[in-house]
Amino acid sequence: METVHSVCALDCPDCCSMLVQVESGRATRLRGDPNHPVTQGFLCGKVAQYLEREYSPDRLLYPQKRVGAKGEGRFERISWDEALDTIAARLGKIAGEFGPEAILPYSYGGTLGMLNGAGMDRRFFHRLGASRLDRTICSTAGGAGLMAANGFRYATEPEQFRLSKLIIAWGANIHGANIHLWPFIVEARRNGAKLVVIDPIRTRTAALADQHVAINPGSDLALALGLMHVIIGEKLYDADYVDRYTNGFDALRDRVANYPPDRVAALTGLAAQDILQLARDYATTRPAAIRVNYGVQRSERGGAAVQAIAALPALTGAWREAGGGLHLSTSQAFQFNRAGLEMPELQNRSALGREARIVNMSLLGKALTELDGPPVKALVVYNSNPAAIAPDQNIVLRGLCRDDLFTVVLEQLQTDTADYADILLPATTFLEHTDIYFAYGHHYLPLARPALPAPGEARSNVETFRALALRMGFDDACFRDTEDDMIRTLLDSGHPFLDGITLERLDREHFVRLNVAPGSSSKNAPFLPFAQGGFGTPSGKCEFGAETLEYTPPAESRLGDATLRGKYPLELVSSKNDDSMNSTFGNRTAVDQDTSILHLHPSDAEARAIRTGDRVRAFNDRGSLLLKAHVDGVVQPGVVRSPATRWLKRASDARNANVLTSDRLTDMGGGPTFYNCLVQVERCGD
Ligand SMILES: Nc1nc2c(c(=O)[nH]1)N[C@H]1C(S)=C(S)[C@@H](COP(=O)(O)OP(=O)(O)OC[C@H]3O[C@@H](n4cnc5c(=O)[nH]c(N)nc54)[C@H](O)[C@@H]3O)O[C@H]1N2
Ligand SMILES: Nc1nc2c(c(=O)[nH]1)N[C@H]1C(S)=C(S)[C@@H](COP(=O)(O)OP(=O)(O)OC[C@H]3O[C@@H](n4cnc5c(=O)[nH]c(N)nc54)[C@H](O)[C@@H]3O)O[C@H]1N2
Ligand code: SF4
Ligand SMILES: [Mo]
Repeated sequence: METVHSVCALDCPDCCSMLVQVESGRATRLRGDPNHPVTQGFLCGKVAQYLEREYSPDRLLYPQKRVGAKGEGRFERISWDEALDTIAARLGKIAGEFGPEAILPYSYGGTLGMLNGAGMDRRFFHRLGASRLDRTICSTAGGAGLMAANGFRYATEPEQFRLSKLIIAWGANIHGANIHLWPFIVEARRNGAKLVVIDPIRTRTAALADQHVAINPGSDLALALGLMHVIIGEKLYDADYVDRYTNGFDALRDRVANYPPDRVAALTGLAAQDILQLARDYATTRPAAIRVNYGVQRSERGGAAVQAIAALPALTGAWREAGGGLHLSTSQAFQFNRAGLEMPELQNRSALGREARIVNMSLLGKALTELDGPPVKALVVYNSNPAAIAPDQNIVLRGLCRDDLFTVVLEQLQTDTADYADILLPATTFLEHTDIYFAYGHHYLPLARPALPAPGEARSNVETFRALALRMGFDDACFRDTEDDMIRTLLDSGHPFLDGITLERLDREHFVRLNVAPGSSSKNAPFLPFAQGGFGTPSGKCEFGAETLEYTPPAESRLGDATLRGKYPLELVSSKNDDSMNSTFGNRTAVDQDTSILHLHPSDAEARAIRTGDRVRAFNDRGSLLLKAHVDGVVQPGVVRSPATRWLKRASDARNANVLTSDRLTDMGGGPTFYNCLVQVERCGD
């Protein structure tokens, strides 16, 4: 028996280090690394069962070609040679006929590995001259809001939350989606801290909090402005911090003057007194930390909401102390040499000879059905399951059905998207390949070597794109780079946060803390990114940016477009399922049961004669979806919730919540507005 170090590659802020127990070449147990300061020896429930997936009889083991109709899912085994020849020939032909921009890569968060997520694949598509994908599906609205305010996507460390006295989980389902922050919150609460959750849904996190603020979906910008109205009006702000390290205070004061608690109460569905109290608590409790997560920014004013929330710790000076500040993402602290890994300059050597156009992944349906100059003629999908996770699903599926679209899918299991492939290639899991990872919820940089052999003929994305490049005759030396070459390149950025972090050291230590507190005497000194200003904006100050912070309710909300809300009076929030990871565990029956439910408030259920267990239909102009009703206290009147995202092929109507969501984009960053979605619900006949 041996124990091998590995890293959970799933799209989760916690980026856990894990220990794999291997007996005679077979893994028998996974557990969290007890030496990792954030993993702390435990894995979440979903990944604790990952070996079921690893050894699933449904793993894809060989290259296959489609023999049935698109979407039907009938395939026949072929050799790797035939698969690579077919792909190379088809891509070459399409590039010749329509130009290489007719080829679209589509990938997202299947793995957070840098090599398998943004390595050889990017080099391949750049050399080809393919369209570039704008990877907006998750975080770009909030990212843009945060960058506008702070100029860096830096964050309060999770370990410092133990020192906080007030923690606000703002659109953050910590217990479900970021469980390794929870022990620090437990510790803080043991020392008297209060936990406030701002979320339209009574999540597991909200149920465990001291206070649940059940806000109207998409109205967080109004709440942030209302809090600032009180904080500025009652002179509870840190005038010294504001004076030294921020820009635009006068304009902010004028802006928030229009957001008194009464008005904000009407916009957010909260009580004016609660808004007043929250503002006072936040401004007068120290240290105070905000854990804002991506739930806030999947709405029409999501970018501005994050920008306004990011202004709060600058206004109160909460950045000054360990245990204060704000945490959205730590991702930018991983100051890699991404350009060296991705090699965008290869575009100049492509048949296109210039930078290729950019296609927004949140508009996949339109890209496949409307885009011209050139149209998308080939789609190469890896690390993603767009048939299930992209908005406005009916249009996406119509696009995937096109007979003239050549689709290649690299997958571990036969997902809904895989069913539309012309060529389906078997992919390794994170237990089977080498990669280096970034975390978006802490500052430890990990490396993982294969713990297990790849089953059948499965290959890592790195190997597949390397082989494809060679098959297409790309003779650039970079396509012969080994995984280790690529890691060395990535670490070679010259940024002080990566000082002294080498491949050899990572091989020895498995994970290394970034040098986020350079110059400090202790290697565990807290990272206080903005204690003394140092914002990454051009001015070096936190930018309040009041000019962009005017609030209007989302068009798809009960206070929005009158025609829409007349027909579709309920706001659907299809946020994450606690016990799965987007569609990744959608093959499991237990997950299927969670993701096929619609939570309704008793008053909305009664008005429609709906009881728990009834089959219901949720619908709007975009589509219709069958679900099972759950009448409970999870939502407020006017809001319904269905945990995302189930596998389409496991539903009787072959659809999931994304058949209802729109492809309307956020105010900043071109992100999707999954959580602003008006629907009507009716009881189905038995
Ligand atoms: N268990 C589990 N963990 C996951 C994932 C998963 O699918 N399942 N997915 C991973 C991924 S890809 C990501 S991006 C992260 C996301 O992590 P989170 O951002 O924490 O997850 P979400 O469920 O998108 O949103 C968080 C909360 O925001 C709430 N919310 C929705 N609309 C609004 C709003 O308008 N205002 C406010 N204040 N709250 C709102 C939702 O009800 C939800 O409880 O989690 C990762 N971890
Ligand atoms: N309604 C609604 N829709 C949503 C969301 C929501 O909250 N509500 N959340 C959105 C968000 S935040 C996100 S991030 C997206 C997530 O969307 P995706 O990034 O598409 O995530 P998954 O659905 O988990 O699909 C990832 C796929 O990658 C595969 N995979 C894993 N590792 C590898 C690998 O090494 N190689 C290859 N080739 N494949 C691999 C897995 O088998 C899995 O099928 O969904 C978005 N869609
Ligand atoms: S999904 Fe998140 S919490 Fe679960 S093991 Fe992976 S990194 Fe850790
Ligand atoms: Mo995400």
